[in-house]
Parts: sequence; structure tokens; C-alpha cells
Amino acid sequence: MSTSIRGAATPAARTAPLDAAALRRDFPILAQEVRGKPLVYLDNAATSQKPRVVIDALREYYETTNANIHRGIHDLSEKSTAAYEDARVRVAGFINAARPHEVIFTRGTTDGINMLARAWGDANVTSGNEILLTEVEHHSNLVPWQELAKRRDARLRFIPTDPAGVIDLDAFAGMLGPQTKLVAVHHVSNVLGVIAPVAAMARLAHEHGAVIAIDGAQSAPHMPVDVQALDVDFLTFSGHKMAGPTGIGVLYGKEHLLEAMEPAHFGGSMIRAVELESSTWADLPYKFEGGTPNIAGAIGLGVAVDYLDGIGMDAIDAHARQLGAYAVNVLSDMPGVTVHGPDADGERGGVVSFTVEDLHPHDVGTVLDGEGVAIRAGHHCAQPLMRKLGVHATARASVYLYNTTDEIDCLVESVVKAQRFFGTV
Ligand code: 7TS
Repeated sequence: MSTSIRGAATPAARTAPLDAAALRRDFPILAQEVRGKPLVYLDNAATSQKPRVVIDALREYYETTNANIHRGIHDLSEKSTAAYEDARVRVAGFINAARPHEVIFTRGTTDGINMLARAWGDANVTSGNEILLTEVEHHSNLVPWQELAKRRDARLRFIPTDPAGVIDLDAFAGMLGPQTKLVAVHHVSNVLGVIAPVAAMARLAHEHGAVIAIDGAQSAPHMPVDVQALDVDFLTFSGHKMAGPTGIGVLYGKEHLLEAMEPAHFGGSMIRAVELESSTWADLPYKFEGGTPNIAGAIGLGVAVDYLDGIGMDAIDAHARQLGAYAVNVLSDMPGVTVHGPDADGERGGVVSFTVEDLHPHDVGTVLDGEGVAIRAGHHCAQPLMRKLGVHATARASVYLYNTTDEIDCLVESVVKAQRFFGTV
């Protein structure tokens, strides 16, 4: 069965530019002032804000439907089970998975990657095998593989990237061989905003019999991600970065790979039959969803993906690229400011990291906070990348569908204020 079960967006809605000023009214939190200034929320790579439809869905679930799922002998349990499984169908449609049971609900990207490293890694990676990564990865797509490599006596190798984080595809092709078991790379970097050539990498990985797992934490919220078109084997992402609740995420896997995997969590709900000494497992996707899942979170994520699809992922993508490029241009024109990552016309999204000469990123962040501008400063859970960039930390602005060019101008004015405050210009 190959289904296309995307949300209800019309083709027109999918291609029209989005109206960020109008969409921000869907997000109650954005209406507030912070430190006496209108909130300018530019920390979306850490977590996005939530539209009223998602907040309402959570409240409605608890007010009308709450019951444990898959124990369906009463009306509420049947309703909550149906809503939870309907969310799975919506999320599968959102990434164009061929089958809803290829979507496993997790707690988020970190949880999904850890599950994968245990459930797929321990069964498939053996002594002398290689796992290919990049130095750009978030710790969540590095540490679980370090631990797997230790357990299985395997080797991590790092695909060369240029200073902007662009993957050297020729070098990657040259590293692939019979020893390569897994390629585990980001889709969009949470520091540099660079977009990895995932489809080309999947093709090359498969030519060498390797499996490719994509960290989609920063792509699924911002661009159309079609797992069948990209032909990736696994994809992980987090609901909270894409207008959904915290504590819910997705591990997508191709059916035949998931079928062949052992569960990672054992206990209630994931079994078929339990004897005193041993047990057998439920079918997909339940064998990976031991215990009571985040039912409300999954339902909220289903509503969030419908909301995003209603706006159109192409339009959201175009908006992020346009605002990202604008921010790169205006920040790079400033004296003393260095933007890390691709140029404005490079393959990049709406995550923009920068450093300001003679200013610590935390000091920049603190002055910006005083202006109501929320950014993140630090190593962004990418310490090896910081070392590669030759910095301890960066300041990072990251946009979502509700951000406007005016807010980027506000960011820039606040950076000028920081420079003046510390007397560096
Ligand atoms: N991978 C990438 C590329 C990420 O950006 C993040 C979170 C994760 C994995 C982990 O996601 P989680 O939902 O399990 O935490 N990134 C960030 C960030 O950049 N600032 O805060 C969280």
C-alpha cells in the first residue's frame, strides 16, 4: 500500500507566500511584551511556539476524551485510541510515509535516535563496521552512535565538511564501502542552518548497502520532508520544534527495517504473549511503544501537522529561507559581526549563527533579552562543531513561520545596542 495522506491544504495554499503578520495572531504567546518591549521570538530552533488550535486540542482532549489507549472496553478508551491512531495517520501523511505503522511515537529526536542505536544498531553493527557522521551533528546525533560504537567495537568516521558545514559529496562517496553500516547525518544543522544533500547521500549509501538515518529535528518543522522521495531509511524529529507539544516526537523507519528490529523498551503494551521466562512482541508500531505513551502529545502533534500543512510546507520553507537570507545579509554587513554557515544564496534555512567581535555571545544574548529579543547563545549542543569553527559559542537567531523582516531589523538594532553598550564600535 502506498498512500498519500497529507493534510487538507489546497495546492494554492501550498505555493502562496505566507502572511507572517496574520499567522502570528494564531500564537497567543507572541502577543506579550517582554521587559516592556514587544516579544521578538527568534529561538525557534530550540523550540517553536504553539498555535491556539494545538493548545485547544490538548485542553479538549483532557476535558472530553482522556483515557488510556488500546484497552478499548469503554467508550472513552475507544475515542482516545482512535484519536491517537488518527494522529499517527496524519503524521505519516505529513512525511509521506507509505504506511502509518512506519511512524513510531517517541519522546522526541533524542529519544528516537537512542531507540534506533539500540534497536537497530545493536542488532546490525558488529566489530570493524563503520558509522559515517559529520562534525556538524547535534550531540543527540553523535553521542548515541559513540556509545553504540563502544558496545559493538565499531568505528565512527566523519565526512568532510567545509567551514560553512557543506558536505563534500565526493569525499563521502569515497568513504563508503562494505564496512559502512550506517550513515547518520543531520538534514538541517541547528547551528549553521546548512541543508544537507540527503537524497544524494541516500542514493550513494544504498549503492554500498548502507542504511541512512536522518536527524530531521530542524527540517521537518520547516520544509517538505518526503521520506519516499528522499528514500531515507530512518528519520527522527521532535513535535515541539514544529508547533506541537513537548514530549512527543517520531521515529520513522521503513517497514522491513522496523520489522527486523528488536524493541528497545520492554513492558506493557508492546507484547503479544508473556510467559514467566520469555515473551513475544506485538506488531508494528506497538512493539516500539512500550508503556502508556504521550497520548495528548501525539494528538497535539497531529493537529500541529495539519496546521502546518494548511499553511503549506513549501510556503513555510520559502519564508524561512527568505528571512534567513535577509538576516545573513544584514548581519554580515555589520562591522565586527561574523556569520557562520553558508552565504545568503547558499543551501540554508532560517537558522543564523553569528559572533560579534570582542563580545561574548552570552553578553549579546543578555542585551538582546533586555530589548525583548529572544535568541540562544552557547554551544548549541554541538561542541565538536564549535571547535571546528574555532569559537567557544555563538549567538543564534532562528525563525519560524510567524517571524517578520521587521523582527530581523529589531535583532540587528539590538546587536548594535550591544556593541555600543560594551563600547566595541
Ligand atoms: N538534532 C538537532 C539537529 C537538533 O537541533 C536538536 C535540538 C536535537 C537533535 C534534539 O532534539 P530534542 O527535541 O530531542 O531535544 N536542538 C536544540 C537547539 O538547537 N537548541 O535547543 C535544542
